[in-house]
Amino acid sequence: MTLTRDEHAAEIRTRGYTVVPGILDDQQLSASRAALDEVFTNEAAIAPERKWLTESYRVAYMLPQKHEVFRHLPLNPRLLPLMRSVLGNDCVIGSLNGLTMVPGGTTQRLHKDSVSLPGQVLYINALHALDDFTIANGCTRLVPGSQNRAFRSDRPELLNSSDDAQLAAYEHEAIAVEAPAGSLIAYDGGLWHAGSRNATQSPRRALHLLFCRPWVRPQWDFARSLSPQIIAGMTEDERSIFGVGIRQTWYDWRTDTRRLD
Ligand SMILES: O=C(O)CCC(=O)C(=O)O
Repeated sequence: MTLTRDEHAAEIRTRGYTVVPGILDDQQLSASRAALDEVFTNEAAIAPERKWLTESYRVAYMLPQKHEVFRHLPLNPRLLPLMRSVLGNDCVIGSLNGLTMVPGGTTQRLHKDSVSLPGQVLYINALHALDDFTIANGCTRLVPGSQNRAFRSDRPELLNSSDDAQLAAYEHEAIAVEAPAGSLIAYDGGLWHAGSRNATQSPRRALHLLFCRPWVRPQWDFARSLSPQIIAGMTEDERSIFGVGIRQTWYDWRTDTRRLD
């Protein structure tokens, strides 16, 4: 059954996640895979010492600095209107990382990516599956509807137990989200989720595009994280979605003037 954009948005607001098949077309999918593989290869030597390679996953940060493909992706017309309908037209990208669950690796602990505020979606992780997501290769698992739970206080029966016990209880509620390559798995940043054990010998690659409202803290300050050369080559729309143009008024103590630069 195909859902409308409004129905996908409603799923994010209520159960905390939605799945949209075909968010990437074939050309975008192969370009994204090739670009991420290139970054992983370039960073192979430094990944272990930076802890970008763990027993569970391999990650690459700040992808828009590292490949042109990733500067265009947030503007995908199949994606952006959905993000805007939940987070507002002025939403921005808070981070854009690539991740693969390591073949034969371990599972990842359930966690949240961000704080949450009951009744408000502040962050959405727009995970793009670059390979088929299956139980065997460690698809994302998540706890539907858990985005507004306050850890250790929402389940009175667990209040006196350890965090591990509470996480174990959450594990029982977690569902595995299987989806074909090219799908969007969009979840509230406050939803409990994790990558699972990849029991195959092949990578399970994903892009994590974290969108957020412009008035919450992004994970990265793109204006400082992208080089001046990259910023100069970006279109206005790209600069805007990465929040590069967002300025903060400041008070110049030297001249006692208001500044916006
Ligand atoms: O790629 C996934 O399945 C989720 C990974 C994740 O949650 C993370 O690395 O924070």
